[in-house]
Amino acid sequence: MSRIQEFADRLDEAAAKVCAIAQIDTDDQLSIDDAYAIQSASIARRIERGEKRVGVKMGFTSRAKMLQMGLSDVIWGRLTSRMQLEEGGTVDLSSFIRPRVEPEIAFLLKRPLSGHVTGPEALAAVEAIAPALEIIDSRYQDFKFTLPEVIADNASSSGFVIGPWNAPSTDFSNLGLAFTIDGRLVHAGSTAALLGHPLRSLVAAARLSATAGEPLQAGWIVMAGGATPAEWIHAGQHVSVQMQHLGSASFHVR
Ligand code: OOG
Ligand code: MG
Repeated sequence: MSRIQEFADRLDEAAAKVCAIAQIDTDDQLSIDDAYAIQSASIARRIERGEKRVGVKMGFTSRAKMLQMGLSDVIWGRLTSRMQLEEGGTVDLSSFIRPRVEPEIAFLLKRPLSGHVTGPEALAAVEAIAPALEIIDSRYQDFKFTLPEVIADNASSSGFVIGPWNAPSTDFSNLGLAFTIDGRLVHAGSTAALLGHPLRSLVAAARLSATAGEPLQAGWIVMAGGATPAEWIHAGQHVSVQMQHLGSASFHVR
């Protein structure tokens, strides 16, 4: 078995069994291309088990996230049907190793979007936008990883909750957002934190997905990346993001 497949299997099993593994690239051998090949092979195992591909998530698109994790390259991961959790529902901690949550904005596409596109071209492919929360969960012990390692681990994707879909006619370049836990404001932010305009994250998603031979599809969701630092979640909490003009997304933790 190739090293790529071996690491993919290890990461997939860690996610499926909810059991952290040691870092895989302690001798710094993995290239970025290797890392995406591992991600692709590990997601292929989920698809074989019946999960459906539903979109893309972007990572490290805000300074807040780059600083928090100490990495500064924009990365992406694959979203599957099993990761989408009910808005307003209850998230069970037993499905995660040690999860964190962060506020994001999500795009729903009405058309495929591929390769080098402009902001207006990307916007024209958007059916709707929504406030969202992403649950990230590293499969590595202590949430510690290098850039290739986090890419291999599907950019820590583990769950997402989407609030109400809104027409993209609202100017969403700089919408205020309040990230609250148990009604307490933990971070205030803005959608402008995402590369200066969240549409830039969608433009990057279109380019990176096409490069991987999996261009963005109509009906797919694109998560634009955390706009503030992420927070650990604990049983009993109520987590919410309220976004100016767009509404809110929330869940309870059990
Ligand atoms: C990596 C994933 C980054 C984001 O929104 O920036 C990410 C991580 O922080 O574990 O999801
Ligand atoms: Mg994220």
